[in-house]
Amino acid sequence: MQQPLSIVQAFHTSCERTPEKICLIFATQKMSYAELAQAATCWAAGLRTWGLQRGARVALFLENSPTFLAAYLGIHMAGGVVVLVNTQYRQVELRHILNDAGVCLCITDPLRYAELQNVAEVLPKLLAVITMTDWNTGTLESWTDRRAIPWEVTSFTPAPIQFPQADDLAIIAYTSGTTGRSKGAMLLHRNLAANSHAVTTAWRWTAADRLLLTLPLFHVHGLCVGIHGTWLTGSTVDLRRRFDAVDVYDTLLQGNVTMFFGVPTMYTRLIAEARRRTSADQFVISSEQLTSGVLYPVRLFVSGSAPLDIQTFEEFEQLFGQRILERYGMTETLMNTTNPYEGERRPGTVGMPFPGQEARIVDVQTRQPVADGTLGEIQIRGPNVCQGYWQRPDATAEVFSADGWFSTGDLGWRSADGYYTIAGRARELIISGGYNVYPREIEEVLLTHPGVAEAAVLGLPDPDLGERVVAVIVPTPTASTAHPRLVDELVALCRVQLAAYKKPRQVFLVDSLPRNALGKVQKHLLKEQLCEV
Ligand code: MCA
Ligand code: AMP
Repeated sequence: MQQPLSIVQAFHTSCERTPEKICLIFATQKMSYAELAQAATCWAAGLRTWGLQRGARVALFLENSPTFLAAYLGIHMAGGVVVLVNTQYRQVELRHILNDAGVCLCITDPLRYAELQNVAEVLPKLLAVITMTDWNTGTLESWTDRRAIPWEVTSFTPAPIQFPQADDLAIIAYTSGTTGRSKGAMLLHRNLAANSHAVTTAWRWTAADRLLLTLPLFHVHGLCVGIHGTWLTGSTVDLRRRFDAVDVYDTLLQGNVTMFFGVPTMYTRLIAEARRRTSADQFVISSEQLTSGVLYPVRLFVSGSAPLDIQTFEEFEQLFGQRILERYGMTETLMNTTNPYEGERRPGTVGMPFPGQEARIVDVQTRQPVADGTLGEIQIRGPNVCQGYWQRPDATAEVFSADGWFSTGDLGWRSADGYYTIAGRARELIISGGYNVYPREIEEVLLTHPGVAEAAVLGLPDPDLGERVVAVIVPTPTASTAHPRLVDELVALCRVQLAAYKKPRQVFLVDSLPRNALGKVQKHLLKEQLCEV
């Protein structure tokens, strides 16, 4: 298969080839390639009528749905740049991302519209909001004069297809920064196309595949791996609003899907579901189904976004008869390395670079490449790597070497036969259920509470989420009287200000935090102490 210039072009090529083929299944809704193309061209026409300029930023603040996908394509066909927004984001994240990216238009739903309203006063760059009530209809409200008009997608005459240029900015994907404020990774159309081409080639993805996708579309795992691959190959995606272990297990039993992509938490939950059914004597996947592939034609389970432990890999193989293919990616670089489709899928490793891409390990201090088997920082180079961070030349310069290597902040090594293993992180990052959480962002919110003198946030091992967020707090001297329910107040504060998955699952009150001679909190000591509790 030839590499397209953009995913939009890839989508339309697939559409021309098989217009009647089902592209998207969502609950009871089925859309052919031609139907999705029609909806997307209507979106493009509507956005141009509204006045969207080339290069203008449009936020998608929507749950998984056909609307998300039609609007996504339509924004690109109208020359706009998509800003992805996690649907759990609340005041702090929304204020920062929408202002930082200079978002002029936000497409959302009624639930999230209410959250936007909470920060309306501090979003001066946002000109209008489109609130969709079903996949086709909604309201366009001008936020400059608060006038609202109906927004009915099919009322627009489909715009002639315009393909974005390969070098145009396609997506700004925010990824948490060590300073507490997230940075927008700038992905060009050619980055998206090149990585999807590499992924679909490596995983032998063809038009015959049907992907069960329960990942959120606002992250590159769901969107740039799951959806782009579907469109590029002209295959079908069975999209769910969210992950539910019972629903996924039942779908696997029905035998209609050929691939499933998930984060490790999804696999541990599927294992638990299989065990629950076995003990409840319910219908489970039999060994005949596994070997015959008739009722159970899934050919590929992929895991990524967080480390998959070896026990999960082995238990899954026992219960589902398949060796999970683990791969490694990052918002800034899309997919980096993969275990082989054919050949040994080695548990605990993330395989080798995708075709046409490079990886290497460098010494953390000298930045020079190290020998196989030596621990260092993983660097990535290739057509998949983003152009840097939106309006942050300082942060961009920090992560790129002069010859184009991108420093991931992940620590690891390469075996003599080329497999990469991730051993840890040079950055202070918690990965909870596949979502990245930077402690600093939560500490900043906790420190705004009058009962908090000092705060340290860290991740502790968690059997479900991989890591869970916990906070260690030194209360102010008067906190016990002024805030007798301090812990509850702190969790509530985080819930209002931040996405719910960032809220501490445990809060420990202590007299002091361990610090080194320079005054830096020694989180590794705190972690050791808490693991013993
Ligand atoms: C939801 N909650 C969480 C998480 N998810 N808490 C901690 N960590 C989480 N990951 C909270 C909710 O805020 C809510 O809190 C409660 O748990 C239940 O919410 P629910 O929606 O029912 O959650 P869930 O369905 O159990 O979600 C778990 C999940 C989900 C399915 C594992 O987190 C998920 O889809 N994760 C995938 C994330 C992802 O796509 N990452 C890719 C990033 P409350 O009850 O208080 O309201 S891209 C990336 O990393 C790179 C590029 C790569 O390599 O892929
Ligand atoms: P994000 O910033 O959300 O794109 O998350 C990217 C980070 O997720 C990487 O830098 C890694 O730390 C982590 N990650 C992704 N895939 C894996 C994996 N298979 N194993 C371990 N960590 C992973």
